[in-house]
Amino acid sequence: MERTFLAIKPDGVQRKLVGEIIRRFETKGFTLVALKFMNVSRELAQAHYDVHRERPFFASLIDFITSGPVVAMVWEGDGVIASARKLIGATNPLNSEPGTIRGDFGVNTGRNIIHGSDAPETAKNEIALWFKEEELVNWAPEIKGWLY
Ligand code: RTP
Ligand code: MG
Repeated sequence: MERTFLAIKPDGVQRKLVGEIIRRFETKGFTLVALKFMNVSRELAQAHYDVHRERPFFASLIDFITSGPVVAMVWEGDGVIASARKLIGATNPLNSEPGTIRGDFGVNTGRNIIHGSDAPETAKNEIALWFKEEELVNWAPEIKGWLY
């Protein structure tokens, strides 16, 4: 079953959007595999956003993501990587559709509430970066077939 890594960024936590965001993935039908509330070290932040290391916004991105606690999660389900990106919405909240998390709650690219892995390879790498194998909980909801 496909898995993705999601993180509610410091702005999402400060704005008390944790419950609202988790509810959206639960009611969509995805299954929670791992969750932790944590401060992010600069080392972890830099590894996570390594692909953006040469970009002009890299330093402010690292400052922001380490500025307060985040909710790190792994979610599972058919097509969860692309579907989560759809539920999250476009990077710049001014371009994200109403109904998406960023479209409903954000106005600023640098404060866009939540991260979601963008492809199978990055999902695999990000899950391994943020979680130990034993922190991933293997379970299945009782009702199968129409909910994951
Ligand atoms: P994320 O990785 O955080 O889920 O966001 P994303 O895939 O939608 O966007 P990405 O291109 O990976 O960018 C990572 C984060 O860097 C900040 N950013 N600032 N032009 C800018 O000022 C700019 N572009 C990107 C955003 O906070 C974005 O979420
Ligand atoms: Mg990204």
